[in-house]
Amino acid sequence: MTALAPVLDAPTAAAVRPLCPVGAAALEAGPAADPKAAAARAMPRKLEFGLSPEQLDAWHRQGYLHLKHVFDPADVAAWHEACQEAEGRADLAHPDNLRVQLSPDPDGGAPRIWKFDPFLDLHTTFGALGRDRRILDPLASIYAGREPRLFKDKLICKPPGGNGNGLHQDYHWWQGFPTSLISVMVAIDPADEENGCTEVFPGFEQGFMTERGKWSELKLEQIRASEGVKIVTEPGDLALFHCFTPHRAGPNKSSRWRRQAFLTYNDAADGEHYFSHRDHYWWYVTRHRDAEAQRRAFFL
Ligand SMILES: O=C(O)CCC(=O)C(=O)O
Repeated sequence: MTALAPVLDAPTAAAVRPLCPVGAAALEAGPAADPKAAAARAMPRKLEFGLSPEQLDAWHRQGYLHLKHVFDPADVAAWHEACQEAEGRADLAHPDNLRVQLSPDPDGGAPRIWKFDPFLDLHTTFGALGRDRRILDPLASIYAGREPRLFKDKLICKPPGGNGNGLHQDYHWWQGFPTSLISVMVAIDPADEENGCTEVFPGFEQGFMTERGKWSELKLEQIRASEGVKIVTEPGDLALFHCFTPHRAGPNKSSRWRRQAFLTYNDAADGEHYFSHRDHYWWYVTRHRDAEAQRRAFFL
């Protein structure tokens, strides 16, 4: 495979320029600050699984929502089957495969895949998940009736002993893309403090808190740390959080796996960015490789 070039250049002012006026306004103030603009763009329609006014209000106050028991046990069983199939794909589990990240097997076997990015194309069950109205309708409610457009899909299978994630805003990785990005976390396994659940912090109204073009974690002093909410989930729950919502996840100190899918969408009014994001991601994950290692990289 030939060397991968960045779609966005190394972070510069130009690289973080918002792609649309909606994003530009939100980048300064955060989406919660401009509900009138959202209302002006409203295109109401009937959404079978849309959010209630109370849920929408909570979204605008908090920058996250925990929706419980959205999917059925039968859905969860199908996800587990698909996960088992994907995790068992020895052909994918290669350090040069850009789709996956590997970690040592807690049971001493061959390295295991802990992250698939992307994953929806690996199984029809996963593909259907990305198009499920129980995910799309809550987002369409937030987008004032407009459709969400898939931006990124990843599956994190955090093994016992697996690392956590430091405190960050996702927009940190996505500078230059629309600021309407919202991630939907789909709980596949139970998640709690012991196995490293996701923790979110209100405060997305502050907008993007990192100096433009910089790549750094947030400091606790930058957020209202005491208001952190650990999202303890049952399989079939969803958690939505905005790309400005600070969040982190603890290490997995339990003997249980913690599988969660993260599906990220943008407002369709902001266009289509799935493949430009993927190119950017590939540049990001290979940027420290030497030329030889760049040539070895492949996508399967
Ligand atoms: O694994 C988690 O709970 C959080 C993952 C995360 O923060 C991220 O991928 O941006």
